[in-house]
Amino acid sequence: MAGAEPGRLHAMTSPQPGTAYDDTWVVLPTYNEAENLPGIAAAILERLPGATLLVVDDASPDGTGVLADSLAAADARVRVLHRPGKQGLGRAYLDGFRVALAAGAGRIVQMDADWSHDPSYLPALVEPLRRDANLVIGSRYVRGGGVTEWGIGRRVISRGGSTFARLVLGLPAHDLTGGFKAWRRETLEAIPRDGVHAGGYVFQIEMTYLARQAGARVVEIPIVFRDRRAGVSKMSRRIVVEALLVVLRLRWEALRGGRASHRRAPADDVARSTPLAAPAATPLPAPTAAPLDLADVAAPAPLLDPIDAAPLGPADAGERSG
Ligand SMILES: Nc1nc2c(ncn2[C@@H]2O[C@H](COP(=O)(O)OP(=O)(O)OP(=O)(O)O)[C@@H](O)[C@H]2O)c(=O)[nH]1
Ligand SMILES: [Mg+2]
Repeated sequence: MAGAEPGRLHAMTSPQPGTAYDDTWVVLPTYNEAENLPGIAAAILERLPGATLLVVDDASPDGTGVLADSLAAADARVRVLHRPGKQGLGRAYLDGFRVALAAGAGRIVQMDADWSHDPSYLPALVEPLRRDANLVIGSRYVRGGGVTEWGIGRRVISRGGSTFARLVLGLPAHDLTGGFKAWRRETLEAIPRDGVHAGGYVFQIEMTYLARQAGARVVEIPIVFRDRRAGVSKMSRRIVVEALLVVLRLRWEALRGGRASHRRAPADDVARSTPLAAPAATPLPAPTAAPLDLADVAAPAPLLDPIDAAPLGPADAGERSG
């Protein structure tokens, strides 16, 4: 991507100053998503008033990048990062994160552009970052979450990949392959992102792993994941195999003390999930465009109720994963 610039800014519908999500950027990687982009962009901005949407397009042959430029020209909340060619989802995210961080984002959301990640979850996804979460995962594999419209093969790969990574890497989260996440700025900054693998699946696993290595408090909220609405999948067997091999390698490196400079968070430092509708125990800090400070959200976690958010039991898991 080197040298690519965020898209032009044209102020036609500037966000109201002081709206709730002024500090929030949504990074949306696209490759051939022309059919999905206009609708999903509008839905994201509707759900997160005041947020900035950064489309990261890899020179999509179907003209998604051009379309994104026209959205940016019509709406100052939309920006575009153009990369010269398809370089993988992970690279797209890392470049998008870099741009968002440089622009002062306090909360950074990552999501797919194909409607698999329902924008209506966005407020719930970013909310725990106002409290004590460092990373929030939209999770298919906690109670209340799930997958629709997927065949058994895809379910097994997804669920199996998460379970494999969870066990091998000793991670507390139940959905490690999903890409619907919200990060606190400080957490992304704490991760050594240069060596992260770019493949779609492994990127998701590795970023959560590195976040935990850096001491992040990880929260899962339930989401129901849908199959892409339009367009073509970029999933391949190679992506899955790469993920499995990298998981093993990360474990091997950990055993050998590699990448050891990062503190491992204690196991009880992780909330498995947070209920969507829990009442706030303390008033939320005032919305701010400045990066959130750890001290602003350091209150203990009365909202993180492991009962409401328990991982699926064997019966549930069987239903969903086949
Ligand atoms: N910029 C960029 N975006 C990508 C690349 N690969 C995938 N994407 C986007 O990343 C998101 C997830 O990719 P998908 O193809 O939906 O992958 P998936 O969700 O694992 O598989 P399906 O939903 O079955 O298609 C979508 O918004 C894609 O357009 C890439 O190399 N570069
Ligand atoms: Mg998808």
